[in-house]
Amino acid sequence: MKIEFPKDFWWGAATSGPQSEGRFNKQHANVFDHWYEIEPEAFYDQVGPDTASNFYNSYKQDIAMMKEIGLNSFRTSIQWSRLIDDLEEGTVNEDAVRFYNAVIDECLAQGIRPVMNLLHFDLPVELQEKHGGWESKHVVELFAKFASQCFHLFGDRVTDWFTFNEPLVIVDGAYLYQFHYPNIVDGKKAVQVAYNITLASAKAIAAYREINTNPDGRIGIVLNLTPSYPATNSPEDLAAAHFANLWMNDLFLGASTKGQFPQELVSILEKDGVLWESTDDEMRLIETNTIDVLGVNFYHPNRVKQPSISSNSLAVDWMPTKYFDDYEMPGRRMNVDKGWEIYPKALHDIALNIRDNYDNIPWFVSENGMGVSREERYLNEEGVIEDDYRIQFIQEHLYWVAKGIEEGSNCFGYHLWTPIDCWSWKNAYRNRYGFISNNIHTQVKTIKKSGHWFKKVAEENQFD
Ligand code: BGP
Repeated sequence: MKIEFPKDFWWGAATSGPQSEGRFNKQHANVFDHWYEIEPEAFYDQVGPDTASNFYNSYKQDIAMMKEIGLNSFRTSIQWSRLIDDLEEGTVNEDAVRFYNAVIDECLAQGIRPVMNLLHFDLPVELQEKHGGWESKHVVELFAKFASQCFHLFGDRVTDWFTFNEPLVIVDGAYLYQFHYPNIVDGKKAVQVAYNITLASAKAIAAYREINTNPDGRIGIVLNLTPSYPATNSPEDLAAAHFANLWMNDLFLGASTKGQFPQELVSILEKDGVLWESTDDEMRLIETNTIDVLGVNFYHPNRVKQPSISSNSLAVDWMPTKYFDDYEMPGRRMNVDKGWEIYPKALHDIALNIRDNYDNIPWFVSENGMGVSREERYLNEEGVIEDDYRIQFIQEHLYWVAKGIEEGSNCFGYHLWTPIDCWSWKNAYRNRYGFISNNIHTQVKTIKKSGHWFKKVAEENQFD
């Protein structure tokens, strides 16, 4: 059976500045750089982001390899901590301007669309320590200023901008479940941070509308969408899944596409005494600065059941898990290395949800991928990693994307996480995701079987 895609489909791959560039010539530490400095043992094998995949030095060769595997789109991010010298004043660093200009120009020269994200978890640590990071409206203002600088500097050539990557992961990681610095557990602050990031995104969009003169230019946000499925059809489990979807998906989807937070969620947060502080002016700004385009990161679904009494009583002040518990569905198909369920059909559910409930806004898969450890197990005699599991993973996800498109979904592209094996937050280099492997000791990069396969798919705009 042939699976076909629309003309001009984006065949891409995604990374981020902090995970690929390395800290070479960088001015400021971000929250992860800092965390690694003070607690290296929190990171797998004690490997930090200092070298990453050396993109700062090898961007030319890396982009050439991306071309070789057929990519027509490359999503990465501009590091605030690299671009801005004086965080309060917003003065730019000339070396960083040179670097990002060179990356953008190289992509364009190779016929690859540069898709730029502004914040990929990498808040400059000074803003966390001095102002409380995303708890602070001052940081919201500084972000809008940083965004404006980017639009002025690079907006003539970059047509596709994204404000934040996965805001929910910042909220979850830094304020609820302790996997992002500063590892606070505080439900009320978490809710305020969700709001402040929404406001920061809207302010950046407002700045874009003023600055942009490129008729093809558009701006959006990248959300990690994780459809939540109930363990059973009992009213309690259905209610648990309903709340999980409100919190994990509808919160940022509603705010960014409609300028409205879901009223039902607002009422629950209000009743629980944790609703954010906002002003009428801010709410108006959010309402009038919605996105043009949506990036969807999808890795795994969420299975939930009604909360147990113990998890209720564990909730120190307020936790979203007051309303649901994780459910380990027997027999579910797992990527055991990463510990995530593989359920490609969820992408179809996402496609129809966006079509039916979010005005069928144009969207693309901005990240999807399979992290596998010790991939050298799969090296063949020619030195190529035979990652057939990744080919199968991509095929199955693309199948459901294509089906969604056939049913009217407005999806225009697919990006694998990631083009070249890169550094990953706390997991460092444990799980590899790339089309291209990277020997972290020698920085020798080699195309995997999936990269060769993808080239053909991208060229033919279809696969069998
Ligand atoms: C996403 C992030 C990426 C990337 C990916 C893989 O949530 O946007 O930055 O890291 O997950 O996850 P991990 O690196 O934890 O294996």
